[in-house]
Amino acid sequence: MAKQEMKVFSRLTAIGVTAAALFASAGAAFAGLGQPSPWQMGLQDSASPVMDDISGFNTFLFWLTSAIAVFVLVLLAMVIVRFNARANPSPSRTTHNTTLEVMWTIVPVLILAAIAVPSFRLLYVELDVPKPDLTVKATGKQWFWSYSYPDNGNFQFDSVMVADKDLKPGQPRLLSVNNEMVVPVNKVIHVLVTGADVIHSFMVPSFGIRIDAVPGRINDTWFKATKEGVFYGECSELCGSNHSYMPIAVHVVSQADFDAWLAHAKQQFAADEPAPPKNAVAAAGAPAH
Ligand SMILES: [Cu+2]
Repeated sequence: MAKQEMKVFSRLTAIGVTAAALFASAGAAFAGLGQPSPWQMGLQDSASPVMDDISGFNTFLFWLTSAIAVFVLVLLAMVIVRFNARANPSPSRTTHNTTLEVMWTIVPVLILAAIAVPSFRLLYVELDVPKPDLTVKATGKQWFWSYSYPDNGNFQFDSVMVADKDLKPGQPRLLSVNNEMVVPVNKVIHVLVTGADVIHSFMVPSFGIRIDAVPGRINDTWFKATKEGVFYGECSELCGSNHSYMPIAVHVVSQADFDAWLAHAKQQFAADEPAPPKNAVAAAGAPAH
């Protein structure tokens, strides 16, 4: 390599290493807990054992695919530099190489097996609901969510997005709701999910859950929130014109706070018939149709 080329090459390497380091740290720095954040690079921070596993699997796949991409890039560079017509005027006529062919068959199989094993394990963890401490039923409607606590009395409440003009300081836009789903921390929450009109989807990224809300059918998922706070999600199945205005907000509190909330909620929402909300669309501040 000429001196000039060498200089450019080392500078490019330096830029690449810096960029990679920035990316690696940015993923952690910019990820939000319970909600997305500006310039977020990776997944939202985890607040459940399932999401810990998903994040770990994601990181594993990221480095595995990066290594494969770098390996292919190096091979391509070798072909370009060492085997071009000028550098290698009389090419080899080799057509078969048993060792090489066995290798390029077996190595990809091993790589796929290394991906499949943790992948299936993760699927099992997500789908196998442990013995629940609390069951919450979430019903997707055009365009808000209703929650009930089937084992804790006969009450139900609607969770409608807060309009921009009504946002209080600290409430994220398009994610905040009037009535949050409240659950205790460090407890297994069994979530029953259904739809009242069309198909919606219940998703909370920090818990690593996402399940379709299908009319006439109960789907279920589970999470164990390991941190207190408010965790946001959104409907994740295109369900109509105000699909983007039916966020999910889960408030994770201590068991004592949950008991207090439950006692209060039973009274507050007892009288509420699960009637269609008065003007849910207008209340949500979404464009009317
Ligand atoms: Cu939707």
